[in-house]
Amino acid sequence: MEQLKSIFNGIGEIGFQIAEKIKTGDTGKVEHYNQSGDQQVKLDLVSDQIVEQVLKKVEEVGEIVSEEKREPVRFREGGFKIAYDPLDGSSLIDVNLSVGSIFGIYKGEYRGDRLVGAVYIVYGPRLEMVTAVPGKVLHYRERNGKFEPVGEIKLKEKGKILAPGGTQGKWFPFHKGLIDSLFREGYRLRYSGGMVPDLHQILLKGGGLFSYPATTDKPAGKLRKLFEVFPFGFIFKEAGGEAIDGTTDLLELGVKGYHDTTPCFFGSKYEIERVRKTYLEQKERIKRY
Ligand code: AFP
Repeated sequence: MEQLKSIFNGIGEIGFQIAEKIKTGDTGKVEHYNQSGDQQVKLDLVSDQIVEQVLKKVEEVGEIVSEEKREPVRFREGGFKIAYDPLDGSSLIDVNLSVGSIFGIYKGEYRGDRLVGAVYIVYGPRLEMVTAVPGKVLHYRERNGKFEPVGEIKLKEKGKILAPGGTQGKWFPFHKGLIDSLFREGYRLRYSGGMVPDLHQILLKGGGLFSYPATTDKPAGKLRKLFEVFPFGFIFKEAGGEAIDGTTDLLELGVKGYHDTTPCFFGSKYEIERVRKTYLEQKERIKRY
């Protein structure tokens, strides 16, 4: 969509500025906690300011809402609404692991079925960006201060890697059974604790399964719908994969508050079908009690 071009360019500029801050900024924590209760690091706040300063200048953006802000910030009437996580995985900064920024571009309302585009940036050994519009997911890599196209991302029917999130001691037994059975089929463990690099790896390797399930201590999961889950759900579906909460398409989920969380599974079709089968069987079992 031509209209999104200026937003994608603005997000690219955000990527360059945040990458610079990660290299040179203070990785320390601050005595602040965001709406989800995560303790913030200085770079969370610096990154959030960079996003606001850049997007405020993009005519097509009417409003933004951030994982690091309590409420939306309105710039102008009309325009697209952007929900974003300015620095996801910030607890990995002090150990020099890859982190990322995630953006969902919504038309009208902050709902999964109102997404018209999504973007993420990976701050890793290389600076990379992935943009998604209906039917097209494109991968870019920074070279000489510009993002250059690498190619289109398409998922195969089935992959080889698993990124099983959440505290394993708090998994429901049926979830543990599913993960163990996939490992017995020969899947390889690939989990860094950073949602962006973990999902980027599955997308670039052509498939697999990322899971952050309901757990006994977090029955509504940990990852946030507007800022993290819906954008990646959009990206995986447009890349030929699927994204569910165990039984329902993530983009069909309702939203009660800006900082809602949900259990989430992203992957290629074979793995998501295995998740859906396990969770539907479980639902039947629970209904019978
Ligand atoms: P931080 O932003 O606090 O580092 O959390 C990262 C994250 O939101 C997401 O990027 C990871 O997939 C998930 O949390 C990891 O959570 P666990 O540490 O519970 O596995």
